[in-house]
Amino acid sequence: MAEKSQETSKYQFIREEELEEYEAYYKQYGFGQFAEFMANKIKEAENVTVKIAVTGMAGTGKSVFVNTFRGLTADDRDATEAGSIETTAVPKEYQHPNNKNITLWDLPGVGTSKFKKDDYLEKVNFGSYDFFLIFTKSRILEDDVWLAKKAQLRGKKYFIVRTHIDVDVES
Ligand SMILES: Nc1nc2c(ncn2[C@@H]2O[C@H](COP(=O)(O)OP(=O)(O)OP(=O)(O)O)[C@@H](O)[C@H]2O)c(=O)[nH]1
Ligand SMILES: [Mg+2]
Repeated sequence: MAEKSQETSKYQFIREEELEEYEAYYKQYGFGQFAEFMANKIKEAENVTVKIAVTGMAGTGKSVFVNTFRGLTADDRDATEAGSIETTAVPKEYQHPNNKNITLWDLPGVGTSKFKKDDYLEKVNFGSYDFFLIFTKSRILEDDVWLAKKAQLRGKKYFIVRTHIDVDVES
């Protein structure tokens, strides 16, 4: 049964278990009460917070992405620092521009002398995020796979985001 709760239905974003709950409610109480029940569910969902970690190796463009996502450039007062040398030193939280419940966390890059794999997860509080964007440039390397596996181990989803495409195209 525990396994079943992780299963997603054909709708992807609703778990099988939830669908069964909705179906049972509808059958028991009919459409009128079901509509109210669903309206409450939607209200609850509006208060759910989502923490998105922007992670990956150093210099892959994590901070630039966070700024761009927020409609800022590195020169803006409110922007996160980005640059050609190791830049982000502590995880920093930024609110999604259109949804206060979604926060992007600009993390330091993994695999540098300051952020070795040994204690990276602990230092960036890896277990506290709900979803991961793993930034990579040019090639998917060992550390990218390592991060993806660590997310997976915690039952979290991730996207791998490839940057510096312009450089590759130019080359
Ligand atoms: N050409 C090119 N440059 C990029 C791209 N994305 C980021 N950069 C540049 O790459 C450098 C590093 O970008 P950052 O956003 O600071 O990288 P980071 O991953 O946050 O780096 P750390 O915080 O040190 O881990 C900067 O000089 C950016 O301008 C891209 O898609 N193409
Ligand atoms: Mg950075």
